[in-house]
Amino acid sequence: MESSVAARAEDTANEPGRAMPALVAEDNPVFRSMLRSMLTRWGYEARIASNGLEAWEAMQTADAPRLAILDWMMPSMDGVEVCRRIRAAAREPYVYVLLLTARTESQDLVEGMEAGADDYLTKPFNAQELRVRLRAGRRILDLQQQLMETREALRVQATHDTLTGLLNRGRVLEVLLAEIARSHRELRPMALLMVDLDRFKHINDTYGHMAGDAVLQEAARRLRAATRQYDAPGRYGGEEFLVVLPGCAAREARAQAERIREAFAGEPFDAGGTLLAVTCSIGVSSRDVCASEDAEALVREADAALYAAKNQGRNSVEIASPEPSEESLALTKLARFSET
Ligand code: GH3
Ligand code: MG
Ligand code: MG
Ligand code: MG
Repeated sequence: MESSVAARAEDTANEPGRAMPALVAEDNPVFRSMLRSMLTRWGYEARIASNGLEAWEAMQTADAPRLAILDWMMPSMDGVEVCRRIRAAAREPYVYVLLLTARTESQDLVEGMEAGADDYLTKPFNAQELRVRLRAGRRILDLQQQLMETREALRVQATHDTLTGLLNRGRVLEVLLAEIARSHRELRPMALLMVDLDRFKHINDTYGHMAGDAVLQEAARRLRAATRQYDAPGRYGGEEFLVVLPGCAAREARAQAERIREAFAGEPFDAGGTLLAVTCSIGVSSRDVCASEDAEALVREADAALYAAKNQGRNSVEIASPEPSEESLALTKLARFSET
């Protein structure tokens, strides 16, 4: 059985190109070197610790192993304590812990498993048994990896717009609320841009919906390129985008909006081979300091400013005349006062 090709293929710990790291913590030098050579032979990258503290340190590195074989009895910190700490840190990805113990009393096993060990082996152990148990551990780690990837994909799906990859409407509004709360808390300014493509319906009608989609995608790329990393551009709907600008007062927000306007108007868009002149209009709203309930007002003001920009003849930026609440005005005074 062991010699069959299938069994070997499954048995090797090599992911394409890279051996799977496994921590071996063992104070007994004979067991240690035995474990090292077995793991290496089975295709793992053995990382060796000769006591509990070293083991714990090895688990703190950025590329810490996800598989740990911990001897129970070790100087400085025992394997159960290392295991407890690994579980308390609760970091992802999951670490699969196999305890090695010379103890045989069942109470000890309960303690080890309660500390969060996934499995244990009693010394002296049979090499093949360790081998298959590690393989079982790897299966669990693989499953966990898939779960994490699925969860991440779902998270991206739930928060991003599929066509453009920008934040979707729900998420960009959440970011807006979070940044308003931050502005309120830290007495800092913030701004909101509402960006709308000009005469986009005409593009759809003339060149087709696919060309329209390509223009939306290129618009998203330019929005991303023209904004700072901590600004949050999102698709508000159709051909409208919101950009949340944390820390930006009205003047900087206007400059930012101008940069975006130029990024659109400056170069034609490539819509599937056809070069199209595309422009956008932008409404800007801002607060020196936000009141806690400012979200709706900021959106409404940006929308009104956008409407004014369209009336200007499009391809233009308009700043909202702000209607800050009493609370926002009071906080702004407070912020100015604390600056002096
Ligand atoms: P204005 O300059 O006043 O903004 O004119 P407009 O034509 O850009 O605005 P209008 O609201 O009349 O048209 C928006 C169009 O956007 C209508 C709709 O079919 C199109 N649209 C909305 N979502 C999508 C999409 O996902 N893909 C494509 N291709 N078109 C879309
Ligand atoms: Mg020991
Ligand atoms: Mg439009
Ligand atoms: Mg529109």
